[in-house]
Amino acid sequence: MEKKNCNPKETSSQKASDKNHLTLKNSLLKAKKGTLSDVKESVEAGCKIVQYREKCKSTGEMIDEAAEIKKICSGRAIFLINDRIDVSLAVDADGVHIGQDDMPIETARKILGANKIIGLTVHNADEAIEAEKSGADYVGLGSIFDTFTKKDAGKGIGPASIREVRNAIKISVVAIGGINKENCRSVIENGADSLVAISAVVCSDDVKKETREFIDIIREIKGTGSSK
Ligand code: TZP
Ligand code: MG
Repeated sequence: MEKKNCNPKETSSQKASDKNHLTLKNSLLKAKKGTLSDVKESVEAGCKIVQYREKCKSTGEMIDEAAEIKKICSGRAIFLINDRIDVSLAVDADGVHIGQDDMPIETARKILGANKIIGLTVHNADEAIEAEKSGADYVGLGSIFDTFTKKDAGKGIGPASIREVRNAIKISVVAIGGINKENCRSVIENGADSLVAISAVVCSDDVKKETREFIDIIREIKGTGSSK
């Protein structure tokens, strides 16, 4: 099947820089055993939230894959869909994660209802305060460190920014971007309720072990015991 062009309006210079980015990203971001295996291993290791983030597949393919992931998460992990409220509705996921330029939170809430989880990406305390006022259930704050996984993530805002956001709002703060086992201490110590680690987990040789090790570090810092 022909590869779908995710952005038909892109210019040729955008295409060239996207190609460089993708080449670099693909060399770094390789899910070694595939998405479903990675989700299964992470959830078995104790991961409590899974977000389906897919930018290129057709809606039908996304729904099929999301339905499989939902089965793996069922009763064990919260399952959120990135960007796509329609896909979230189609598979009856637990909610969505949306960005600053997506549908307003209030509109997403009208569509999804009070019981679904809605998270919003924020980059600073002002956006976090707005997100909370609009009815977001949590904020995804990032990018904390530099990352190759998201092309437009910008420079890392640093772990100290987590403290500012944590102090400004009551809803959960989920830190994202360039987080690995070496720097995740600073993320939790600065007040993140939880963290996202994409490349650190899916590019590892053993997704289950890597997830467990993250969880153990987080629990040790929060004083909530080990995953074993
Ligand atoms: N939003 C901000 S950074 C990022 C997203 C989706 C990617 C994080 O990926 P990684 O591999 O954990 O740096
Ligand atoms: Mg988005």
